[in-house]
Amino acid sequence: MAKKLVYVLNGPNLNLLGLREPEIYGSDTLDDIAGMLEDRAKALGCEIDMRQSNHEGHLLDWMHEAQSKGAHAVLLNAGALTHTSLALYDAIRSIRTPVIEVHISNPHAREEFRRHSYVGMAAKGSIAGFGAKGYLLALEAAAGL
Ligand code: CA2
Repeated sequence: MAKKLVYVLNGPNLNLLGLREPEIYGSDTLDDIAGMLEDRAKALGCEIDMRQSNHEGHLLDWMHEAQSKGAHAVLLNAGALTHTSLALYDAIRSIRTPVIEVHISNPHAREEFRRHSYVGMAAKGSIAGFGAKGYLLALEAAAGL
C-alpha cells in the first residue's frame, strides 16, 4: 500500500532548537525530531518530508507543494509567524490538505501576544505544550485522518 506522505514544516528560528533556551524548548534538535518522526512514520505507514525555513514565502510555497504532491497532511510549527501571518492563514484555508498546528511550548501559558494564532484559526487541530513529543502526537493524529 502507498505510504501517506506527511509534510513537516518548521518556521523561523526553529533551526536553533536544542541550541538555545532549552528551558522553554527542550534539548532535542530539529534533526533529533526528524529522526524520531522517521521511526514513528515507519510504524504508521507514513513517509515524512521535513523542512525548516526562516522565510515566510518558503512556508507558503511548501504548503502549496504539499497540496500539489497529494500529501496526506501537513504538520506545521510556524514559529512566531503563527501569531502574525495572515498569509499562512489564507494558505491553510486555500489547500485541501489538512494542516495540524504544532508547538513545542504552550503559547497560551506564555506572553499575551502568543495567545492569538492565525494558524490555529485555520488548522484542523492543534497540539502544544508537550515538547518535541508533540510532533509525534501530531503525526499519529495525521495518520488517523
Ligand atoms: O513553542 C513553539 O513551538 C513555538 O512555535 C516556538 C516559536 C514561538 O514564537 C511560538 O510562540 C511557539 C519560537 C521558535 C523559536 O525557536 C527557538 C528555538 C531555540 C532557541 C530560540 C528560539
